[in-house]
This record gives sequence, structure tokens and C-alpha cells, in this order.
Amino acid sequence: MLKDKIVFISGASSGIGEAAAVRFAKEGAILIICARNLEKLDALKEQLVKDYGVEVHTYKLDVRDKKAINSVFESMPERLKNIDILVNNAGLAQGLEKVQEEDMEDFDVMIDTNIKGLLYLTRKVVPIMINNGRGHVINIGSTAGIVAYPGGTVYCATKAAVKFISDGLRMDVVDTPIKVTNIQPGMVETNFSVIRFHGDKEKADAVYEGIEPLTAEDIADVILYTASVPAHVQICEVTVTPTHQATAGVVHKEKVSK
Ligand code: 8X3
Repeated sequence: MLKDKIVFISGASSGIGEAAAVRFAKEGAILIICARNLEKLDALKEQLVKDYGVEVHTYKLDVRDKKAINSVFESMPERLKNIDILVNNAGLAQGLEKVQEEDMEDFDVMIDTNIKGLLYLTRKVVPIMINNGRGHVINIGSTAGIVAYPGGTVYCATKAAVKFISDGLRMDVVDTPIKVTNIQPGMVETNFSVIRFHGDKEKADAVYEGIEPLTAEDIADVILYTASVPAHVQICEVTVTPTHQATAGVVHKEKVSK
């Protein structure tokens, strides 16, 4: 059912975005994958073409840049613009400091990427979907958007925004066949924490010590499921955590002997 569907994934060069690209490729979808790192995207494209024989298009894109989004769409062949599924995955956490101590640059990066970038892409793609009479927007939210946790103030706020953008958009398109899903993962071991801690791998590893976290593939499976249900079924929201995580900040960890 996903064969030859056109799937646009932002932040596809690693983590959940990359895993989602692999998962959709397995189903024979046509992929448009975007990220800031074109080299990584091209390597992923090569692998997907080789492994699944699918059509893949790569675009260097920073979703914070409205002009760059416009250029991507201007340079895209007309046929490809008929996006069936938009996976708004690009997003990040930067820093784990108290708001009164945090670098203001971190605020900008998170707000501009997680909220504004997601909105720009949505604004660009949803009119096409409405015009075509089909489409599905899948946003990657977070358990951090349900409850705040210490040090996560701005990140949590951006993911709460993703929840309310998803809820509001669902209302805005309620009289159309367009579906809107917000997937809210808990702890997923990707390069998420490495980025949060500005490259400090040791600090990042400690986050997942003593608990078996989710993998990017676990979330890709959920994304694929929400995209595979019949046209009259809309999965509004899915929250997924490791078994030993109840919600953001409530985690059971086994003691790790060193
Ligand atoms: C990632 C979940 O709890 O690490 O969005 O912030 S958490």
C-alpha cells in the first residue's frame, strides 16, 4: 500500500529519520530525504537504491531556512511535489541547563528547528496534499512535550508546541482527507544526546546506562504503522517509551557495575 507513495522526510541523515527512510524504502516508497549533511544523505541514498531498488532524491536542507525550503520545492520535478506523506522529523535538543543559565543560542536553534522549521514545511506541503485530496503529516514529538523535566525547559516547550501544532492542524484539515499524527517517543538511543551535550559521548552514553532504550528502528516501525492504516483511520497520537520509562523523567535504571 505504500509502494510508489511519495514520502518526504526531514532530518533523514541519521537516527529516526534515517530509520524511517529505510523502513519506507522496504515498502517500495519513493523517497525525498532532506538534511543539512548532503554527504550522509547521498550515502543513505546509495544504500537504499542498492538494497531496495527504490527511487530516492536527496536535498541539502536546513529547515530553519524558509528560502532554502522554497528553493528545494522550486528545483523539484513537478511529479515529486505530490507528496503523500510528510515526516516532520528534523529536530534536536541542545543543552541540559537551567533556563536562567542556558546559552541563548540554544534557545534559537531548538525553537527555530523544532517549531518554526516544522511549520514551514507543513505550510509548504499541506496545500499540495489538500489539492491532491490525499496526504498524511507525521510529526515527531516527544514525551518531553507531555511533561517538562529539569534542564529541558525549552526543548520540552518546543515538543509541547509540536503536540499543539499537530492538534490544531488536525482541526484545520478536518474537512479534508488529510491525516495528522504526532508520535511522541521517550528515550531513543540515537545521536540525540550526543548533540544535546555538544559532542560529549560519555555524558550521552550515561543517559542510557542501566536501561534498554528504544532504537530508531522501533520508532520507524511505529511511523510505518501509522502510515499503513486504511484511509478512514487516523492515528492522532502515539506515545512510545522503553518498558522501564513511564514518562519523561520517570525511569527505572538497573545499577551498572563498572
Ligand atoms: C527525547 C525524549 O526524554 O530524552 O525527545 O527528552 S527525552
